[in-house]
Amino acid sequence: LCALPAGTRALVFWPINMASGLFITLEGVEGSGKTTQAAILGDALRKNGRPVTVTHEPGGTRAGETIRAIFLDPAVSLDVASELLLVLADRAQHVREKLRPALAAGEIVISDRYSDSTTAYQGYGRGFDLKLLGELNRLATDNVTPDLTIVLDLQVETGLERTRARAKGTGRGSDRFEGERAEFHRKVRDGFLAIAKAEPSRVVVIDADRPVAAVTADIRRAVDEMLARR
Ligand code: Z5A
Repeated sequence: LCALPAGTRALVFWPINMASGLFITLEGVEGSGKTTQAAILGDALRKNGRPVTVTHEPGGTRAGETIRAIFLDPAVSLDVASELLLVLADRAQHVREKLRPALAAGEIVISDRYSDSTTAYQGYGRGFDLKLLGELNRLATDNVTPDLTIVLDLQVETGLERTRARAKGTGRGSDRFEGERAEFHRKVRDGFLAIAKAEPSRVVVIDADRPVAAVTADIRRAVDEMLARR
């Protein structure tokens, strides 16, 4: 840095999405409505004339979808460290191949799950050391951090009932996490609430145990407030 011309320092440390696009993440326990709300929010923002990318983790890239298949397959045995490193590999690719280019192009990027899911599931849920997990997460995200994170909060039993009802309708089998005990999902929920408490300026918690339209209205308010601040 010392060898760089005067004035370059500010550019080097300028976070990518502050200089260009907007990054919104949706987080929460299973069945909390993230996918439903990500699609609704994306459509609403597009109607306002903003370029929008709606994406998800794990997945979101070709490599990521391959990782996702292993990550979620209950027949594949995974150690906690392997589970963590797999989802971080997915994120590293997602950031570099999709998120960063879209943000650099000035888009609004909405991701259905991101780094807080790793803290909640592998940290609070599985018990992986939170400090080391934070460092590894930083490696994967490469400083691409959300401008706004919405945690859709509801009792884990309600979320699991929703996904079981959906599974019955579609014939879809349980994945690695759907097969976990309610106690695991409660730890994950507590994790999301702890993250929100620690970072109130980034994370907004919304009661997801209400009709879709009521949840949508609260998300829209949070997004509009964030846009007004910028
Ligand atoms: N995971 C991890 O461990 N670590 C990580 O770092 C990351 C992920 C990134 C991904 O599974 C799993 O990976 C996830 C955590 C782990 N597993 N768990 N648990 P996924 O992508 O397959 O699934 P998910 O992210 O958990 O999403 P989901 O089960 O599809 O739920 P959702 O997206 O939150 O909800 P939805 O799909 O919008 O809605 C679920 C059902 O409820 C559906 O039938 C809707 O029509 C219905 N719904 C939605 N909103 C409502 C309301 N308001 N009322 C009533 N019914 C509703």
